Amino acid sequence: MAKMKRKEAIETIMATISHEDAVISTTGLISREIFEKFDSERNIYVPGSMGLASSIGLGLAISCPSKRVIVVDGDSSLLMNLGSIVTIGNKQPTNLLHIVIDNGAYGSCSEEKSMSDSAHFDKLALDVGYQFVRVVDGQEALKHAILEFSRGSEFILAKIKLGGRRDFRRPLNLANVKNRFMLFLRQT
Ligand SMILES: Cc1ncc(C[n+]2csc(CCOP(=O)(O)OP(=O)(O)O)c2C)c(N)n1
Ligand SMILES: [Mg+2]
Repeated sequence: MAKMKRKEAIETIMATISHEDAVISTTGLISREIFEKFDSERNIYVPGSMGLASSIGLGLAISCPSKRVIVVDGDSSLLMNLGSIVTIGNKQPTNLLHIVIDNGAYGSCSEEKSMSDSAHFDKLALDVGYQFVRVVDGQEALKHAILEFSRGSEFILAKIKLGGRRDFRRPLNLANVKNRFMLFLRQT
């Protein structure tokens, strides 16, 4: 079966997680698509610091143990900060779901090939200590994997097709995004 599109992966993630979950999304089109279609005070976009969404998510998960933290990462972003999964696997927060949207490329740039096909993120995640790992390429499987998330440090490798819409607005008012996120954390 054909792999899902980025649009479908993002729609499935945002429709399946709870409204109380915090969402930290990576640099480029992933954050821009979430911002344009699913902007909310529970979201933090990481537009300028490629690779750091999972590190920020880990810090948040540790400091807010009652809040579920969903990291929406990209394959090249994860490759750029691969050590982050070792730290997550070591710390094993009980409330972190790390989803990697893998299109095998720097999709937000000129679609240069990444090295995700030889990185075996799923095996790495298991080896370093994530307690639950799934690989999916369709919306139903992605939805089920998200619904299986209960407690732990969990990893979903969501394989998607390269391509998709590119003309999304950029999240620019990041101070406002941060302030409303802090309020969201205090109120939920
Ligand atoms: C530190 C840093 N380096 C480079 C960039 C430029 N940049 C933005 S998005 C991106 C590619 C991200 O690729 P991936 O994580 O696979 O997500 P995709 O674009 O494929 O959805 C790059 C290189 C950046 N924002 N920050
Ligand atoms: Mg990519």
